[in-house]
Amino acid sequence: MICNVAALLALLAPAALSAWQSGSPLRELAESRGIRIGSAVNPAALKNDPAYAATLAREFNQVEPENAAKFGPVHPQEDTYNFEPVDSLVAFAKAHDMAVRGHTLVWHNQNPAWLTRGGFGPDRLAAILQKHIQTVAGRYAGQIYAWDVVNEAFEKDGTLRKTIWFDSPGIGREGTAYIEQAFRWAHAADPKALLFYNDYDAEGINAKSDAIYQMAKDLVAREVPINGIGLQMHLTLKPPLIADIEANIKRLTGLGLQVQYTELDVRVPLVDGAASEDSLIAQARIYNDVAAVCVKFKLCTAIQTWGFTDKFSWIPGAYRGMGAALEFDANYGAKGAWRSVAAALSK
Ligand code: 9MR
Repeated sequence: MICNVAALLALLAPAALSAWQSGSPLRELAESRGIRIGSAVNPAALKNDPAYAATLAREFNQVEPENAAKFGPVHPQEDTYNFEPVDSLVAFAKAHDMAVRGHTLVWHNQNPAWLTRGGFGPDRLAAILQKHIQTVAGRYAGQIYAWDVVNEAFEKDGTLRKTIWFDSPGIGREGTAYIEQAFRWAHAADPKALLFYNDYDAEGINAKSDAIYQMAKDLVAREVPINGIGLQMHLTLKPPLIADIEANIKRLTGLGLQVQYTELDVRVPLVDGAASEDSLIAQARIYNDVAAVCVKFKLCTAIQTWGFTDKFSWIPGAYRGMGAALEFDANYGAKGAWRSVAAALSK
């Protein structure tokens, strides 16, 4: 542990050092920079684990339901909505002066069986989606300040992913027009909400991020109501080149759009269930590098992680032998990753 701290000290400039040594919560540092620092939230942990709720409230000024606002969880039957988990998160956020991001209105995953097995044709699907967006975004107007309207619509090669909403059978719009339609419906449901397109593996410069940029440019040029691009940032110890992340944020913000990191985590290999000291140091450096890039841009307006404690993270369930991806360990101790984000926010 001492070794770990010493290695991290070597990474940090003196000004940054004094900020995190003072132990200021991330949200204080973020507030003084005018940026949001967020986390995805697991409502069960929020209810049942007091240390989870206390750490979340102390450190973050933004929350996002990890699963509860997705189509399946929030709209399990055609005529039934389950708003309670999102409502309770909105109430928690209000009590602790936090902003709420919404995730997500249009996605190919976590859709309910009544929808995916309903055999609906394009016209019916369009009506279902419009009503869903109107009902969910409309309900939280004034409470959820930003929505991931469409999530993960592109493939790695930059083509559109085949989904129920696009072409299988789709809502009856060609190409990215289905995405545009969703943004228009979301804007009608809540004209004040900031509307984002959100995706993964599109942080640097590659075929997917090029396609997203081209779509964003076209939507902005035609005054479609889009306000930003979410970069998920599910990273490993081999992240994209920081210069490429910076170039991508530069071109996106150059369109006048906001950029937000929406799902940041940095997974590391576990040996006998634990991360090595070296991997946690490498992880801390990556957290510092990516956070520092965001704070360079006025229009990079949020740094949000996908959870905050290694006690609850999607990583071990999705990637065997990987984990320890977040800023706090499973006992809510701040890791090097936390000090790194604090340092980047303090510069
Ligand atoms: O973290 C979420 C996990 O609990 C769900 O089982 C999973 C289902 O696909 O979705 C996870 O969240 C995803 C997010 O909604 C979109 N980007 C990728 C995230 C990790 O898979």
